[in-house]
Amino acid sequence: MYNYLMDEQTLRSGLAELPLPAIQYFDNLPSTNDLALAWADQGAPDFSLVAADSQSAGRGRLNRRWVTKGGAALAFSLVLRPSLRETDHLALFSPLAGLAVSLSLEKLFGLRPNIKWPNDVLLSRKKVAGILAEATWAGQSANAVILGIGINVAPSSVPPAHELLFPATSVEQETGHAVDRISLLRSVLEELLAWRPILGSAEFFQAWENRLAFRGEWVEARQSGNEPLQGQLVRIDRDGNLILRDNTGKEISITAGDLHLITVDDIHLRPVE
Ligand code: BT5
Repeated sequence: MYNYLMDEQTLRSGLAELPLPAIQYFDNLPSTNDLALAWADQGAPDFSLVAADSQSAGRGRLNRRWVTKGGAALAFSLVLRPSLRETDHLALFSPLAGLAVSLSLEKLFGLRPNIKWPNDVLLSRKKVAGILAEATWAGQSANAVILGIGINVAPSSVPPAHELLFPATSVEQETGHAVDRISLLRSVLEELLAWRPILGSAEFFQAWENRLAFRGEWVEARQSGNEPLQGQLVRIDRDGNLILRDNTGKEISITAGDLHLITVDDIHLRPVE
């Protein structure tokens, strides 16, 4: 499948109408999040954008690796300067990105994405986008949030299955046609700009919850250093925590971790207290 060109010129002209204060583009970077963190330290203004065609040391959560092959994917990071109101909702920036990617895939291609808590975007139950939000602190207050987004666009962006914790796909595999990366990037930025002012509102949670993957299914939440927790996926609460119902009917709240689908055979039965 033909993948549209991306270079500095096409990127800048494709994004010219958006209110971006500054853009840095690279054919290759270790990680757009690392560059954005350094740029934030040097005073990059709110909504500054770093984009790269490929990454040699792309990062996922918990220092896992994120693969970005040249000519095939989107990898970008925004420097956000949280307002006073937003500092109460820092944990919601990554779901905001998941929502923005989902809405773009819906509007541009009529796809039906789901958001795997907390923020992976899935198509046909496979991961198409990953998000990494990192904050830098000045004392007690967040000085900047770096919002990094990676989207698999062409089929060649999808790493081989043995490198993956969870099945993956690309936008083009799901649409069946070539996709212009810059139009997709522009749409994601537009959605971020549109939804950011209502971060944490009832409308925001509704939009997130409407797209929540695995609702009603049995999942296991794994968090390093802790016992995995199992339950039926119920909803998210107003702090962005995931609520599961365990086999005793009790609701449990999950703040962080990775979700895995489980089968009935995997369910550890706990005695009813
Ligand atoms: C994430 O981590 O999903 C966050 C990925 C964030 C990437 C963006 S790209 C722009 C910015 N710059 C960076 O350096 N990072 C951000 P996590 O949930 O921990 O998932 C990581 C796991 O996803 C890996 O351990 C692999 O199993 C899998 N993986 C790696 N590359 C993938 C890809 N291209 N597509 C699907 N899965 C992938």
